[in-house]
Amino acid sequence: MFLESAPSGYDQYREDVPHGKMATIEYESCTVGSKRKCMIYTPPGYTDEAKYNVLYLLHGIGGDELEWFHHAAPQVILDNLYAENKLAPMIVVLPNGRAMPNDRAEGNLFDADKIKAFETFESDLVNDLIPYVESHYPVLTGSENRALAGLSMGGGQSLNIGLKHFRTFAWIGAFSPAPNTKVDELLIPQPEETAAGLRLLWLSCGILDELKHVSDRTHTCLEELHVPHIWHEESGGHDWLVWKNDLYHFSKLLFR
Ligand code: FER
Repeated sequence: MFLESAPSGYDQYREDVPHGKMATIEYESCTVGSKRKCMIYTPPGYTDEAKYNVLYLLHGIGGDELEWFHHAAPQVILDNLYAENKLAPMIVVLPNGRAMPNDRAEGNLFDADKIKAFETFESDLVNDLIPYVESHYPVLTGSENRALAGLSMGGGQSLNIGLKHFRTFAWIGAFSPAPNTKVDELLIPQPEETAAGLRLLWLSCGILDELKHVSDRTHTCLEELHVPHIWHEESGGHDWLVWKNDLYHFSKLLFR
């Protein structure tokens, strides 16, 4: 189904609504052997006395933990959705998905060791970051309380990691996934169990995106393996207008 555009103003800062907070934190990564930076959005009215769901939101090949914040101001989109009662309470964790000692987006971003680091992130996320978040924030810890989504390289990571760890994440979103996306049984080792465990598997891509063949191939693979999913084509290319629109629509579906 074609994904419509979010209503105008959805991404405009509003003075008249309550605002969440964006902060940078650091956690110890045994996987990488260093302290790693991560951004965390806590919603308007955030309190230690409540329990929150968590969305882990991943960046693309050209970015780091600040990429969503710099290009999409997700806190504005989410604040506006909260103000309209369209969002379940959630913390959004914006990690750095390039799990290596120098995780800055510099030099040749396609170097083999940098691409490999996007794979290594699986262990950093599951073994280091999630335990950190769950021991430092008041969060719910069932698979139905964890979502994993991302754009491009982060979309591929969300599919690769999420579909393998379906007992950890019940909500998965891939926005314009990149060629790091695995295929067939490497992508979905246990299709029946995965289908039973998932609450939402979202795949979307702009029709002008040169990487759309990855989404097309993934959609076909999911169909063949009978894994239920939402597949959206939308206007636009490999760009932030598309990913902001995806965040708007995807986040509303979470934790319902
Ligand atoms: C590729 C083309 C694009 C690739 C990755 C990308 C791993 C990632 C793009 C992005 O994250 O925006 O061949 O291979």
